[in-house]
Amino acid sequence: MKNMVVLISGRGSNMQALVEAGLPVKGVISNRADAAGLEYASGRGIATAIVSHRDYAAREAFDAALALAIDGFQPDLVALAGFMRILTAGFVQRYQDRLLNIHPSLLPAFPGLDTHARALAAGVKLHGCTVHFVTPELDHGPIVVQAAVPVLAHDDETVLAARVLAQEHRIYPQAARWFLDGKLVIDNGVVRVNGDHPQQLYAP
Ligand code: NHR
Ligand code: GAR
Repeated sequence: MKNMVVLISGRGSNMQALVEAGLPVKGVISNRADAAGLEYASGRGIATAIVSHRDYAAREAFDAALALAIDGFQPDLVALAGFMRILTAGFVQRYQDRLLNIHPSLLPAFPGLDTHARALAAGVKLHGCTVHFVTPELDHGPIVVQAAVPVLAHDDETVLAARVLAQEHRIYPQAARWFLDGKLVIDNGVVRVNGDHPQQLYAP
């Protein structure tokens, strides 16, 4: 049976969406002991682990400890879900082509943090979220699926973030399922899905 591990840092609503979609989440690992998502996972009988970045002086040492925790599960897929630590190139290479992230913007627009505030400040009329393979360059990996939402005249960060998050909860389970079903092909940095599956969604 294929299985996956999810890395979180906080609330864990994307992790919860993966679990509730029936995906085989065998472990949930957080870099923060106070991540609310850990309680949800243990309540569902899922193994949890905490690898605190504060216990390590260097990113390489943190990433090595994280890799040890992950490898205990022998996962086919590792999914970052609101995971807030930038990963070293060595870590990314170890999980190459089986490491996914959900990012709250329509990449390549707004890589990095504070995406909703930046989208509002830029005045974009479409915003959204992206599931991508993780590469050493932050938020630049091959794109699996994107969902677009409108940016409405009176939006603030909170309402816009919630509109995007609802779509994150749709596309991340879809992408993880495609991956575990062996349907994803990366061809020169471009991801295709075998079969007739749309890789975009517009949620007006
Ligand atoms: N690592 C690599 N190498 N490549 C990616 O594409 C990654 C990654 C690690 C995380 C998620 C990403 C996002 O979706 C992600 C993608 C954290 C930061 C960040 O600046 C930026 C982007 C993402 C995650 N983190 C700060 C750091 O110093 C800490 C911020 C904090 O703790 O609040 O690591 O947006
Ligand atoms: C989500 O919107 C996710 O896309 C974003 O943080 C939120 C986490 O929510 N991720 C990042 O910003 C990564 N830097 P969740 O913990 O409820 O899934």
